[in-house]
Amino acid sequence: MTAQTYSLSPKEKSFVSWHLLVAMVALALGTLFGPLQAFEHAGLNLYPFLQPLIKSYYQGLTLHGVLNALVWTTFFITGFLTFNVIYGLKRPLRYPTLNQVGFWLMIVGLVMAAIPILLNKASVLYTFYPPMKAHWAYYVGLTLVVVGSWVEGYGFYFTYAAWRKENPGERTPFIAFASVLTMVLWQIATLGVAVEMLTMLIPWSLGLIETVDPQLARTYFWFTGHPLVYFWLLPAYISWYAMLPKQVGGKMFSDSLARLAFWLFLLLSVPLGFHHQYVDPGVPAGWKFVHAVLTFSVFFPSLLTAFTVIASLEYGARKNGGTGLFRWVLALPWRDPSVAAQLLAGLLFFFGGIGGLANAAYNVNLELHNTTFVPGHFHLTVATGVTLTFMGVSYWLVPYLTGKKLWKPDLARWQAWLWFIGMIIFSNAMHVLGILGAPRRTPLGDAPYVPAEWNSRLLQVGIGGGILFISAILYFAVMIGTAFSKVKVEKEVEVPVAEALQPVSQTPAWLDRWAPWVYAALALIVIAYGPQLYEQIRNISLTSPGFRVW
Ligand code: HAS
Ligand code: CU
Repeated sequence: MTAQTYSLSPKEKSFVSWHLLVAMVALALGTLFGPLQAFEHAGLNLYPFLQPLIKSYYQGLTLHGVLNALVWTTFFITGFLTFNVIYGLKRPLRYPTLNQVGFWLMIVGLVMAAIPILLNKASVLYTFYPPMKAHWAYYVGLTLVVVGSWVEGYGFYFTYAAWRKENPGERTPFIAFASVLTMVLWQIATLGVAVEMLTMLIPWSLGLIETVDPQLARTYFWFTGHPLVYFWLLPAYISWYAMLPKQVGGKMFSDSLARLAFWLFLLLSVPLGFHHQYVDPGVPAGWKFVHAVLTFSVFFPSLLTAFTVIASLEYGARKNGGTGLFRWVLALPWRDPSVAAQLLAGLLFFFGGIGGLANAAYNVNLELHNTTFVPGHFHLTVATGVTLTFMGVSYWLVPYLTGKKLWKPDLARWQAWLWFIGMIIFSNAMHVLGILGAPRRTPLGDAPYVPAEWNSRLLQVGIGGGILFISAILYFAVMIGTAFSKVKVEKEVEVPVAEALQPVSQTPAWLDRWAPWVYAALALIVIAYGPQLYEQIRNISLTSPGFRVW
C-alpha cells in the first residue's frame, strides 16, 4: 500500500464535524448528571438544588442514560462511520443528500425526544420499560433517531456499491468494510425496537390502544438492546484494529483475523438478548440456556480482538526498541494522548468484558441482576472501552477535520488518565456494592436500609464520579480549545490507517463476501428467536395500562 493521500472535501469534513458536535454536546450535558448520581450515592444529594429545572433523581438518570448511552454514541458513531466509508473507499458519498436527510432526521428525533424528558414527562430511563409510560414524543423522537441512522446507512450502502462497481475483485479496505458491517448489524438489530415502538409503545402513548404486554415489550427491546452494545463497541474496535497500530508505529497484525472477528460479531450479536431476561418469568428456561450458550460464543471474537490488537501493539512497540516479555508496553507512545486514551480504554474494557461473562452465567446473574454490578459492568464497557476510545479518536480526528492543532495535548493526556483512575474507583465500588446486594437505578443515599458495610463503597462511588467529572471537563476544554484555537496544523493531519503485516490481497475472498454471512446471521436469529417470538406474539397479553411512577 502507498501512503495515504486521499482527503475529505471541506463539505464532507463539515458534515462529519456536525455529527461529532451534536455527540459532544450530548455528552457534555449527559455527563453532568453522572456525578450528581454518584454524589447522591455518597450521601450528597444535589438534586434539590436543581429544582425546578430537574425534578427528580429519575429525570436526571434518564437524561444521563439517553444522552450518553444513546445520543453521544449514535451521533459519534454515524459521524465516524461516515468518515471511514469515505476515507476507506477513497471516494465521495454516492448520494450525499441522502446522508444529510438521515442526519437531519436524527436531529429532529433528538429534539422531539429531548423536550418531554426536559419537561419531566418521560422519566422512564434509557430502557423505557413499559408499563412505565412516557409522552408519545419521546417514543416518536427516539424512533426518528433510529430511522435517520438507517437512512445514513443506506447512503453507505449506495456508496459501497458504487465503489464495488469501480473496483471489482478488490478486497474492501478494512475500515470501510468494518463500518458498513457495523451499520448492517445495527439495521438488523434495531428491528426489535422498531416493532416495539410501532406496534405497542407509540399507539399506546397516543391513546390508540389502552394496554400493552410488558413481557413481549421486553423481548423486543432486548432483541435490540443487546446488539446495541456491539454497535457501540465495533467502531472502537475499528480504531483499535486499524488505527491504533499505526499510531504506535506498527502494523495490523492480521487483516484476515480482523475481518473474521467482525463477521463473527455480525453472526452472533443479535440472538443473545435473553441474557438480559434471565429473571423474566415469560421466557422458558430452555431458551435462556440457548442464549447463554450464544453469549459465551460472542466472547470468542472479543478474544480474537484482544489477541490481534495486542499483537499489533507489541509489533509496533518492539520496532520502537521495546523488549522483554511485558516491558515492551513501556515503549508504546504513551505521551500521545490519543494513544494513551485508547490503551487505557482497552485495559479497562478487558475487566468490563470479564464482568460481562459473570453476568452471562445464569446462576451468577440471579445474584447480580438489577444490582449496581450491572452499571459497574457497563461503565467499563460503554463508558470506558467505547467512550474513552472515542475521546482518543477525537484527539486526532478533530484536528484533521478542523485543521487546528490539538489544544494542550498535556491536558488531553491528563484527561485520559483521570478517566482511567476515576473509573477504576467508581466501577470497582459499583461491582462490590452489587455483590453486596445494592440495587441499581436507586437513590441509595436516601435509602433507609443501607447497611454499614456499604458506606465506604458508596463514598468511593462519589469520589470516582468526582474524578470522572474533572476528566470530562478537561475533555471539553481540550475540544473547545481546539475548535477555537488560532493555531493551524502545518500540513493536514495524517489519518492513522495501519497497513497489514501481510498484503491485503492475501486475505481469503470468503472474508469479503456478504451474502453467506448475512444469511447465516438471519438464520441464526430465526432459530434462536423465532419460536419464542412466535409463542409470545401468539399469546400476546395486552393487559397493562400505563403508569407514571415518577
Ligand atoms: Fe454487557 C448488561 C454480558 C459486553 C454493555 N452490558 C449490560 C448493560 C450494558 C452493557 C449497557 O449476560 C446493561 C443493560 C441494562 O441497562 O440493563 N456484556 C456481556 C458479555 C459481554 C458484554 C458476555 N456489554 C458488553 C459491551 C458493552 C456492554 C461490549 C458495551 C459496549 N452484559 C452482559 C449481561 C448483561 C449485560 C449478561 C445483563 C446483566 C443483567 O442482569 O442485567 C462480552 O461480549 C464481553 C467480551 C469481552 C471481553 C474482553 C476482551 C478484551 C479486549 C481488550 C484488549 C486490550 C487492549 C488493550 C486492546 C472478554 C478486547 C491493550 C493495552 C495494553 C497496554 C497492552
Ligand atoms: Cu447483553
